[in-house]
Amino acid sequence: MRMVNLAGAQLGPIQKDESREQVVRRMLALMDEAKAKGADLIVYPELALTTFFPRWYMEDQAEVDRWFEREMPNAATQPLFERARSYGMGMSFGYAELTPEGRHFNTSIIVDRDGQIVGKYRKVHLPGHAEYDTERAFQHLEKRYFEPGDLGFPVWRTMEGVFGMCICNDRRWPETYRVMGLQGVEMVMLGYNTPSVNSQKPEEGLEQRMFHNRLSVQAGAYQNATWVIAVAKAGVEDGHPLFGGSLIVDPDGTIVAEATTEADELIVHACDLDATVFGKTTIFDFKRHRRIEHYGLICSQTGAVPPA
Ligand code: CDV
Repeated sequence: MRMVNLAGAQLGPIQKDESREQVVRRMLALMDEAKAKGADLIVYPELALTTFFPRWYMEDQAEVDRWFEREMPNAATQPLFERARSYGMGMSFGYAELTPEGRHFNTSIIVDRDGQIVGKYRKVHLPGHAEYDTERAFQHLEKRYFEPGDLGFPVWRTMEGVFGMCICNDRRWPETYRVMGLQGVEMVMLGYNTPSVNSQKPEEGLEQRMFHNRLSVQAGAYQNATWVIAVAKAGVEDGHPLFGGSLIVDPDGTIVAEATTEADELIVHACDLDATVFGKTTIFDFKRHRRIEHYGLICSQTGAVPPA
């Protein structure tokens, strides 16, 4: 058995005027609770340090850039790195990254139990739009503020396993999990900020939206025989509700832990990475069963092209 005592640290809402330091204090409280519960790896949401700012339309680049981190760790996040290291706990969290070259990404990192950043992922599937949309009840401007990730879907051998990351909308795409599955991933860590209301389909109920969340994560786990942890930022941010439902899914596709609130909440589960072996050597033994001669379209076109 290769055990990872996994904690998902769901964050409740972060208002626009909350500072990084205030948020980090909440993250530290969840880390303390995780330690008390025996966790050795903690996962926080997408854009964990601030409100979900892409809902706000901004034209002034300086105003945009104040939501971004120019280095990691930095003064505000250093306490997270220090405490995780003192606890011998790995961690992963998302933040808005501004590179020295002036590029903007929606990023997450994996930090090992010695406090070293061992991996970085930049969100590939950016939802939403780039210009103000008068038709929407609220905006989702990720395509305005971020470039699509340029690092692909790498995995890392660390903490006695094979770990990968993706971010929010990526979880809805089977390609995300399969590219990591083809590198033998054993645990996928992801964070999300998902509005409780679909701005383009307001009649869609919350239950349906949460069903799609579970469906995507469970399918990705089962079809690639990997653990998946998905962690929400939840609750009402400046009048805009985000759903919770953070969950841990085993390599059989079964939910083993799920959050019940829309507040700061910890979910924990003892995950055996060797539980991935059965799926990877039977029904999803890729080497024996995949038929790549039939999959060319997946990498040669984006949009669907029905027959004439
Ligand atoms: N942050 C996200 O990527 N949110 C999307 C919403 C916009 C649908 C998601 O897939 O949850």
